[in-house]
Amino acid sequence: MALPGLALPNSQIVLSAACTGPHVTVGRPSRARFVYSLTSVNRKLIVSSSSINNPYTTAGGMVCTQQVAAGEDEHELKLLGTWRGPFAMRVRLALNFKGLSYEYQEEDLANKSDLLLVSNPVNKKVPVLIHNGMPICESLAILEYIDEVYHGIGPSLLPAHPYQRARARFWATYIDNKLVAPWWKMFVGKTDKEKDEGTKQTLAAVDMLERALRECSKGKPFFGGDNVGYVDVVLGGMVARMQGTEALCGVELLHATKTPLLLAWMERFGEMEPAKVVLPKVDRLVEFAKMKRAQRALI
Ligand SMILES: N[C@@H](CCC(=O)N[C@@H](CS)C(=O)NCC(=O)O)C(=O)O
Repeated sequence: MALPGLALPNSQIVLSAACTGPHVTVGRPSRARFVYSLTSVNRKLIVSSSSINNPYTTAGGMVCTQQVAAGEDEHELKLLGTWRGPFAMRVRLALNFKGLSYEYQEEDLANKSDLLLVSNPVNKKVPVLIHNGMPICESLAILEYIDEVYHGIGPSLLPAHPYQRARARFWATYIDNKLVAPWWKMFVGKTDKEKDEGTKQTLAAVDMLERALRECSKGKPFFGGDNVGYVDVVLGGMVARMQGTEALCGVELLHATKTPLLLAWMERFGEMEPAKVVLPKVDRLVEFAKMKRAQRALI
């Protein structure tokens, strides 16, 4: 099929098409006809479908976007991140647990790459996942994108039931607001008061997450049950920080009697191969974090 200015010789989905403004109706030999919207991003053709029966849409019929471009690998994934950040780490964990290959680009946040600035012009933060040229920002949005686009490839991150999905999203947001943010305050708070507040909030979050794990796992090894799921990878991004907390902040975060489930979860998670290969070594993280904190204190 030829579209104005674009040829799609290797397309899997296009057999015949009739262009009508921004839409194109596409037929497959063995499937019904679908209506796709066409957009061009970075001079590449994006085909979006809203058909419920389409293999590129989720069971609920939500729109997902697949890119089809001439001669290109349809699963080209590139991740911009840092080795130590919990947000990029959760994306790497998700990609690894789903068994997806990707190119990783380490960013220097003091000297951000043009690719990062162009891909995330609003926040200029990592992680950014670039899927066939399409940038996706915000780690939780990226996780959901991966889960939707690669539905059926590797284990699902989010549970199938809408109620369980909503709960998983709730705990993911909780981790961001009540654990990741206060942990940072505990670590680099400007005053002792600020550090103490951060410590109290972090410890309260850990207690709450112990309860959440008990409820969500129902005696199974992970928040996701038998398998690592959305909440597991979100919290997984914090594993190295949690393990380094005592050395960095003088606070015992997880405790064999107070938070036995979380402690066991952390050890179990850290020993799994998809996690092991990306989680930073605690000593390296501690050394780096101490050095950064010392530099901040001098500014
Ligand atoms: N809410 C964002 C947070 C991302 C974030 O804070 N990234 C940090 C690194 S851990 C960053 O890129 N900081 C650079 C900056 O603030 O300039 C997400 O979940 O992706």
